[in-house]
Amino acid sequence: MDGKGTVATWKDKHRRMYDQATRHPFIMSIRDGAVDYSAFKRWLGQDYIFVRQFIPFTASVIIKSCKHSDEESDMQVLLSGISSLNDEISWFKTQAQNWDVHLHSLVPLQANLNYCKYLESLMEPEVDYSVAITAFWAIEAVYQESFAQCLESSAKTPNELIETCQRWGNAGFGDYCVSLQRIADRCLKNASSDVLSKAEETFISVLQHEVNFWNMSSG
Ligand code: HMH
Repeated sequence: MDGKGTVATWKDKHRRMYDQATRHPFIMSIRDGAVDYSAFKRWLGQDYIFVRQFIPFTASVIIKSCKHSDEESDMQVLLSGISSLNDEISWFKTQAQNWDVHLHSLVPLQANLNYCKYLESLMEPEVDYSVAITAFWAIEAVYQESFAQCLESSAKTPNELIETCQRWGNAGFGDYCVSLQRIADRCLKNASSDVLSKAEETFISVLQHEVNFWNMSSG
């Protein structure tokens, strides 16, 4: 074995899909300044719906963490994630106003419905903590890596989208993703082969849902 954790091994093994999720044409169009604003607005509204569903999912991971992990530090990391979601919901509301997106009349599109339903399935008590935390990490990491690229010095991200990219692309959010990855790696190290293969499948499913979500946004 090299010193790599399981998560990094899976990222390499499924590199093609990981890149599809993190370098999607929609994100690249923000990065190169050619973004279609109607697609951006569609993404904004749909992501607000998604994040509202993501909150109960994060709560379910906290419950699993209490039951199945004696690491007190897990709680600290997870709780910091939940508390920033509070701020995130307010942020979506302000952005929606600025972009003239009407949140109250939004209809979730199919890829969003599918993703939210998948999140619900991961909230079941039977789902292992290792599996749920792997999903949690993957969901956050895809956004972090995607938006961080839009902030690189060579990026031509339009000024009015910088704040959005900073929301997930900032260094603090990057550290948070590393903390989630460490928790996932620690759990997976002690997991049975059954749980391990379920967690790997979950990682792949999250990537697929993320790709579908970007596809839906770009229309
Ligand atoms: C679809 N994936 C999607 N939306 C988000 N806001 C995140 C991940 C990160 O929280």
